[in-house]
Amino acid sequence: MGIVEAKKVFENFESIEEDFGCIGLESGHINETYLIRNQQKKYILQKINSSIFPNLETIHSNIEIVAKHLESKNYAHKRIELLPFSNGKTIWENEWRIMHFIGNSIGFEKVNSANQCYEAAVFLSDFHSNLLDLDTRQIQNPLPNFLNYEDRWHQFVMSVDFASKDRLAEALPEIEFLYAHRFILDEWINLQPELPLRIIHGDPKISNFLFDEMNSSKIIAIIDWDTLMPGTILYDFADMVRSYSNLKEEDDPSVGKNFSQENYLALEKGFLKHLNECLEPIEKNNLKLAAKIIIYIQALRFLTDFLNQDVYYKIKYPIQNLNRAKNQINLLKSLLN
Ligand code: GN1
Ligand code: MG
Repeated sequence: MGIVEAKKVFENFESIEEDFGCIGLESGHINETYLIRNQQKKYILQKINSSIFPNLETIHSNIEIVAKHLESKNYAHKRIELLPFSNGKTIWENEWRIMHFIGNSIGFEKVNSANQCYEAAVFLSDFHSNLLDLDTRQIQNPLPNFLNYEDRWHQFVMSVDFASKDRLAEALPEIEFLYAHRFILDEWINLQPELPLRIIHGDPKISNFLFDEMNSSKIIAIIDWDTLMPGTILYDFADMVRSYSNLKEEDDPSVGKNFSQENYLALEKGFLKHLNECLEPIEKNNLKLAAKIIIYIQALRFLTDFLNQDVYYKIKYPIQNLNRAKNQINLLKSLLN
C-alpha cells in the first residue's frame, strides 16, 4: 500500500503534526483505505479505483443528497460526511477523498450470532424507511451495468471463452454449476421489470456495518455509500442474506455448515421491522428468490474475475477469487435444498 503517497495527499488536507500516523487497512476488495491520525483526530483516507469507479463526482453527489435527506429526517445514526481538501473540493486528483473515522467501532468479516443479524437488518430497514420518500431521480447510477444481469452473464461467458487452459480446468465444476443453474437468473430477469424502483445501498455486507466495540450486536453506522443507486430494495435484503447467513468467511471454500437458517429468519424479521407496511406484495413475496439470485450473481462475478486473471477484485493469494466463488456456491446450495 502507498503510505508515502497517502501522506503526500493528506498534506493537502491539513498540516502534518508530530502525532501523524498512517496505516493501510485491509478492508474492501476494490479501493485502498488508510486510517490516519493527525492533530489528535482520526480520519479515513481512500484512493478510489478509478477503473471501476470512473465518476467519483456522481458518487459524491449521491452521498451528499442521501446524507442531507437523512439529516432532514432526524436520522438517529452517523452519516457519511466527506471533508474538503485545501482546494475546497471533496475529491483530490480525481481519486482521493477523506472522511472522519467513526470512533469506538469495530467491523466483522463473519457473523457471530442471530442477534447480530437481527440488529443489522433492523438498522438497514430503518435506513431504507428514511429514504423511501427521496425521489429516485435525484440519485444517479454510478455503475450503469451493476444490476444488469444479462450483461453479467455475458461477461461470464466471455471469460470462459478466453480463459487460460489451467484456470478453466481448475474452475470446471463451478462453471458447470453456474451453467446448470442459469434458470435462477431467468426467473429473476422476468421479475425484475415489475419491481418498484427505490434507492438502494448496494453493498450491505457485514464488513460495511460498524458495530459498537463494547457490544457486538449494536450498530453504529452503515458505511460504504459508493453504490447508492436506484434499484430494487430486494438487492439490499439479498446481499445482506448473502453475507449474514454465511457462516464462513467470504473466501472459505469448505463444505459443511455454510448457511444458517436461524440467521436468515432473523434477517427477514429485522428487515421488515420498519418496512412491512411500506413494501409491495411483489417485494415481500420474493425475498428468498432475491437471496438466491444475488448469491448466484456474486458467485458468477468472482468466477468471472478468476477466469479473467483477477483484474477486478483485489486478491491476497492466487486462487482467492475461485475460493470466493466456491464459498458462494456452497451457500447457494444450502439455500436451494
Ligand atoms: C465489492 O469493494 P467492496 O468490498 O466494497 C463489490 C460488491 C460485492 C463485494 C463482495 C463496486 O465491494 O458489489 O458484493 O465486493 N463492489 C463493487 O464482497 O463491485
Ligand atoms: Mg462496496
